[in-house]
Amino acid sequence: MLGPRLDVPYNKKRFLEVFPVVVEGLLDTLRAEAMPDDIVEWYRRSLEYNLPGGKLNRGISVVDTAEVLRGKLLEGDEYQKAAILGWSVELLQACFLVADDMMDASITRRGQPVAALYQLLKRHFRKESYYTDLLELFLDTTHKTEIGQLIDLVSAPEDRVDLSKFSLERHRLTIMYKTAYYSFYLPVALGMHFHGISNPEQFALAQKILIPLGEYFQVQDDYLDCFAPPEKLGKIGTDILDNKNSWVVNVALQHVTPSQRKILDENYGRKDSECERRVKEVFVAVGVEAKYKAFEQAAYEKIVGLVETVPAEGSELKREVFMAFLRKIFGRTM
Ligand code: DMA
Ligand code: MG
Ligand code: MG
Ligand code: MG
Repeated sequence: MLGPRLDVPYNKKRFLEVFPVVVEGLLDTLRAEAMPDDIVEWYRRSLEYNLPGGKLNRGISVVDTAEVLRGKLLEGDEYQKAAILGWSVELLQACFLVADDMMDASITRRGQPVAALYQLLKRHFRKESYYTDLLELFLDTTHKTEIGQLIDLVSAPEDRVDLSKFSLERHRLTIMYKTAYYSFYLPVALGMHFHGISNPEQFALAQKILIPLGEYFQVQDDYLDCFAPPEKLGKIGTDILDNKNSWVVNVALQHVTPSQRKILDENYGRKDSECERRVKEVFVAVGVEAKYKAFEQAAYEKIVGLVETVPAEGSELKREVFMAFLRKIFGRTM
């Protein structure tokens, strides 16, 4: 069923076609406040520069969720409205990324801040019965993400490297808050509201699956930060230089010899590319890549197991909502 929905370029193309509606709506809000033309123009350029450049997985997943739940492709105004909800996640994402790159002293990325999403929601959803649910969801999710970023930063002091403070438990807490809620639970929960689901048990069930899925995604992000070619990844990794409690360093710490441990103690978290190179050498020597492959396989199986807790028939939620998301990220290299 739903053949064309899985065609990613098609999904991305029609999602991008709604972008001008988003922009025009937001510019109208400014014009209605009699903003000078150069300000309106700046705002347009900022939206056009910051929003359409990424993978758009989060935004498109709102539409995917609504379509799977509906059991057919959305069309016309209905499609547009679901896509606008998707674009509001992309607005939030753009905003997080700009702040994140400052926190992490990253060199490249597509961004400057945009926080227009509440205007967008007001414009297109104010009359819906679930409008306050949407607002609450965005506010709670933003709070969770900021708390996650706080844990991430506090765990990575710039002036004091102490690898004994790292742990996979702390890592799990960090990534659940900084990534899983906003990247995975939020898009699906939005699609569920859009479809008219209101039973809290259904949202709890979705969360039970999507948080582990989001954790899996952030482990991939940590791994790729260290090992993916920057041209492909679209960003230059900073985790080693930044003294981050990343999945990679935690796994390496479990397998190092005393002399390798010494190399990590002396080189991790230093703002120096030679130190970074020595750290990566140890990561390779302890076989992080094989551990990562095994992790990916185990995560996949665990998530499929969780998806199977959704009844195959007769439930408001559908397994395909989660499988569609899982397929998008399994084995990703960018
Ligand atoms: C991402 O963490 C979390 C948020 C809230 C953007 P990160 O710093 O590992 O992301 P990236 O690798 O994309 O900079
Ligand atoms: Mg970060
Ligand atoms: Mg970062
Ligand atoms: Mg990262």
